[in-house]
Amino acid sequence: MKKKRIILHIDMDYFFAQVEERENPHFRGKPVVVGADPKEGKGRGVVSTCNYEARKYGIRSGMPISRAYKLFPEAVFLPVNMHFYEKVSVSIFDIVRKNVGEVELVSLDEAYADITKKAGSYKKAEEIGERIRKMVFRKEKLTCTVGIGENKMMAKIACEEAKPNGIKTVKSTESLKFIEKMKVEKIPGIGPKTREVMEKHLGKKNLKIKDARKIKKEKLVDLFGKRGGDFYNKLRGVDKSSVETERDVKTVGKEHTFQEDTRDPQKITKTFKGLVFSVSKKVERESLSTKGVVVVCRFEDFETHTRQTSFPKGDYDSDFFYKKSVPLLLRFLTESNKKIRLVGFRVITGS
Ligand code: DCP
Ligand code: CA
Ligand code: CA
Repeated sequence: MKKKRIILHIDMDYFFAQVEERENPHFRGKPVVVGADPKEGKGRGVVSTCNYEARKYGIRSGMPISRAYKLFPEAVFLPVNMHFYEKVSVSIFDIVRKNVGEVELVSLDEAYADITKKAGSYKKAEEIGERIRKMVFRKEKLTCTVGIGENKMMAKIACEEAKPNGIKTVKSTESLKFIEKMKVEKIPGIGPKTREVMEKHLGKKNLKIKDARKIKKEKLVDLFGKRGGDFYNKLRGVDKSSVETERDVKTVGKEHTFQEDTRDPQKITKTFKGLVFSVSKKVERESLSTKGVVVVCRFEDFETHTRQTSFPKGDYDSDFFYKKSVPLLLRFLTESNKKIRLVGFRVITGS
């Protein structure tokens, strides 16, 4: 039998806003909102994040900045200083790597590490987590939260429960019980639509994880296809996905920064097609097997997003890559009205 794993998840507290507080200590204690310019309520764009004081007024990430301004006009509104947060992020994860070795970076403020060998026990794992939290605070003057569990999902849920400035370990024997009273939407991949289908099937509203466990595995597969089997496991605290560190995942890619920020679909798709071609050539030259594509998009305000899709490992050509990736690119255009600064294309090679 495969040995039980111990996974650590770390997530910075109110990241962009906390960095701003650190740089401007006089903002401490005041509601701080980082995002688009509110222009006295007429501004377009959204809140990137805000500190916990601002959250007391109902302000949230992703909310239109005009709405945040209505909720609390006296808050400190700051622009997104992406280059700076990127630098801070590098320093933070250097500290984390010193303690646990390679990590899987999920975003600028979040990572997973498989510490099965390094820790050996949950007790030792929590000591490692505490040490990272102390070092990050001592060196970077920033707080973070750590979650520890038997897999990535449990570590992340533990972390969310311990937020902010906390640490929480959920032992493998506690997983089932730890999540049973939570909303089904805590499970990654289960959103409002999936919940509604489950609710209809069970004839019950406000589904908790415990309720959704009553649906038989066959029924879940019936309702949701392959994802159904995955939901069955996750509802029981089981997540087999492995921590994929930078060393495991090799990506080959290319980016292009436009001379001027643009929303012209023709210009963007033409440039993008060029990137796909050039990456495909390299993939062919090196006879690499691939199992996914990643599209990168950086907007005019430096907010950077990636979208990816995977497929069975194999040898593919540029037409295939383009067909798989262009819908992801177009979604960036339709889901935001910001101009685009940079586009990128990467393939994930099989390991
Ligand atoms: N972010 C963003 N737009 C969003 C969500 C997040 O630009 N819709 C950015 C700003 C955040 C950072 O990503 O600071 C990390 O996002 P998190 O979801 O981890 O949120 P925070 O770190 O801000 O807060 P929390 O303390 O809840 O983790
Ligand atoms: Ca965070
Ligand atoms: Ca995060």
